[in-house]
Amino acid sequence: APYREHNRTSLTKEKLKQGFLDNLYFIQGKFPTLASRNDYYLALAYTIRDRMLHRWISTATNYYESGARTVCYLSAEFLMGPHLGNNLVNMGIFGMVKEVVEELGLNFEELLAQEEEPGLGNGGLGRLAACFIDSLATLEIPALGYGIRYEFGIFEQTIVDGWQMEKTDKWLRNGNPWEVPRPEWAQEVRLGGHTEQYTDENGRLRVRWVPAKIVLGIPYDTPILGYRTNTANTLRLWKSEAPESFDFEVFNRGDYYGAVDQKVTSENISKVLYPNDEQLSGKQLRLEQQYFFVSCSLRDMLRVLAIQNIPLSRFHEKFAVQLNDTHPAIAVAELMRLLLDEYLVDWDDAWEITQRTFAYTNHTLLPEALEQWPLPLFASVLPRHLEIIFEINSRFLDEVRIKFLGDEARLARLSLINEGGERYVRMAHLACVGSHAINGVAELHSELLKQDVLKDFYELWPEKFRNKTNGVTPRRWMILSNPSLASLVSDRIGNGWVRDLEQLRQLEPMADDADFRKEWWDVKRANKVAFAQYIFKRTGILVDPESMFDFQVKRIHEYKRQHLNVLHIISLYRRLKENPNLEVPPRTFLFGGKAAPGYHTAKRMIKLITSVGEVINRDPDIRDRIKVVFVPNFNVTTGQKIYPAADLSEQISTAGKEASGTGNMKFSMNGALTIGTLDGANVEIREEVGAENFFLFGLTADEVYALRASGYHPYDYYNTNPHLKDVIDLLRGGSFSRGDADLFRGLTDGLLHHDPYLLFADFQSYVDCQEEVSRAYLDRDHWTRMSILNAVRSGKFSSDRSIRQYCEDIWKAEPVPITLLG
Ligand code: 26V
Repeated sequence: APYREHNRTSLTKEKLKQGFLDNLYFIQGKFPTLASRNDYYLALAYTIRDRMLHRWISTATNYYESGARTVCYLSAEFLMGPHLGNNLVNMGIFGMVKEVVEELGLNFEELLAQEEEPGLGNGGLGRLAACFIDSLATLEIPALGYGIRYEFGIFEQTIVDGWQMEKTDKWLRNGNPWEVPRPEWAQEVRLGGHTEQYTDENGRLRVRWVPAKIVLGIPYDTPILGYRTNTANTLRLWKSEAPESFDFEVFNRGDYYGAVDQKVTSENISKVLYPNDEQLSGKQLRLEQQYFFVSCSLRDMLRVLAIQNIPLSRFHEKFAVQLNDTHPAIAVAELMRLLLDEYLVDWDDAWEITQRTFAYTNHTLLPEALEQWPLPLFASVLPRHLEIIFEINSRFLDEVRIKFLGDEARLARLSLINEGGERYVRMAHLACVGSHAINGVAELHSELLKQDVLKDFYELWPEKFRNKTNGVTPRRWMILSNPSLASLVSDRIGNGWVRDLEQLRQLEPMADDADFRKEWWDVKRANKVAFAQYIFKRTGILVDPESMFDFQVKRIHEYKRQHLNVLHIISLYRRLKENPNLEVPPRTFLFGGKAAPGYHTAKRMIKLITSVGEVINRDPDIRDRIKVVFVPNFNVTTGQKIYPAADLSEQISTAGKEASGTGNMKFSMNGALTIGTLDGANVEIREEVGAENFFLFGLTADEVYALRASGYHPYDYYNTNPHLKDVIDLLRGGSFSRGDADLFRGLTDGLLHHDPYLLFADFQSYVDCQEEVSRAYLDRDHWTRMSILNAVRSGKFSSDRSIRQYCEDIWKAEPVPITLLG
């Protein structure tokens, strides 16, 4: 076949090299002496993309012909991370391309590092979506990821004088070689305005939505390769633009500035990712974003249905649509609207299609993160949807009335409308009512949903509730980020583990092999040396790779309790000052994570970390025993350096608050031990790796609940625990704020008088557990044994396992292997 020998498609070294140089010339318009690093990166990226296109086109053709069920993953966030390295791994040409680049006298690592990561997500939820589309492609499941092509992703964090500063993430600045715009599949989205009733030609009463404005959604497609399969699925992200015709109307009226203004407003919708996680802002633009991408995506599915000649009544057979949290939950009302108003389906049929199409994943137990929209705001953006939601609600409440006769309180709790005071539309309720399956993201979380957040829905429809424990892709989080560990593993057991992570267990006996332990330790050690250099470059802080690398990286949030970690550091520091002969191994405490720009307490927690670091890192008595580092701008790229270099993973949220966690899995896979509470997926990690290989502390979710119920008095812990008192008093006295006793007053007072996340209740247990960690680290052989067992017993946490379970239990989707065309 001709494409095999072509410069743009062949996988031989010679052709890759030729393709690379061609692209530098014909796409970048440069010759080597004038080419910048970015020119080289783009030329290389296009060389790889050329080779992906054949799979992509073949995949589309195969899917078209098979007519198979397609999974549509609707998510406001996809935190993809850089594509180049991942595509090389999944195509199986990483080593070859590295050689090609180096033979041309270029630095391969530098070219990889040139890619600006698409940071189109906040944290856990967005990164989960990225791992899931990797696994869907690897498992050869027909799937599309649908989301928003934000022009600016999550802000870039810098640290100035110990405080977080935010910079706009201009990730598209140098061009994006991975996306292909598809203007021919643009969709129109209506917003605002009002509704009218009219009688159609058959004398039936219908509703017409007269919008105030229309925006265009342009799809931008990115191919997503499976690991060593022919499958290339699609990530389809929508960009908002002004429809030309609309501009012209205003323009023709002579209102040039009005027309331009309208263009700006339209483009605003996909302008920027909202950087708050777990805290809703109630902003109109955010609702517009959600509706915008959902409406485009559903219309896109209807377009596909039409070209495949599938009748509308079989929509749910063709598409399984997953709602990634409530951000796309408006899809329930939008599909109803499309079916009712545009396709003239009757209510009962439309409702059946809708319920059989959607499934909903909940990602949080925090009440403040449950999305509700004020009714007046909702009505002004989506007047027709509000009417439909009222109708869904009225039919739904009728059903509840029959099942729970006379239970008025229950009706109020279940209603799609929160009527206690100001009225709101409850998006989680809309998602529950409109879906046939509802799942949490770890065993404990799914149980707590049934007992607490979604209790009334569980009592109504127990059969809808499932658990799907999260997972992460071993392609990015092991092979790409930790190549030395991956080859150590593959040398012993081959590379079947990459698609079937449970195979890692074959290595269990090696934990008792001293030579293997030595190799394991050396790999970890080399990763730590590399990370120490990175830290020095970024922060100017020198850390000792011999010391234990103890990481807490995740969004900064009170419930994640970075400040509990700090309380322990201060306590250890104090004990070392008092007793320099204490036998503790040297430790480097590393933190990373972004605070939502408006979350003042979280920003102050960052200042707390950096301030404590300033004092400790400069103290000559302590030098070389403990260091505290804040690694700026934690994201996918820095994560890839961090997980392989970690000895200890801090997973210390208040039990019952972290839905799952996924960083915990990345650490464990890379041989870090966990110190953690029985929260989220920590519970399952401990089950898998063995209690003897996990450092457990703190109250359980039940104990937390009971303590709160009986009245929690943090001040009593302060009064009765002298260690805790010493630590808090140092903070209050200004020891870590150059005498400024006010700097952390808000934090300490908050803990003394409220402490909603029970730091004080868990303090002693945490400090004791950290002592155990220190003791364990002194026994290198034993530590390495535990490290190996953590990694090789983490097979459950591959996102391939999660996706298999979604496919079997919720989506009923089957693999479609791809035969390449030509
Ligand atoms: C929530 C909200 C709330 C309203 C406004 C904006 C906004 C933006 C993002 C979010 C997402 C918060 C939910 C989230 O990320 N949950 C995390 O999901 C992970 C994947 O399931 C899970 O591992 C983490 O435990 C959970 O915190």
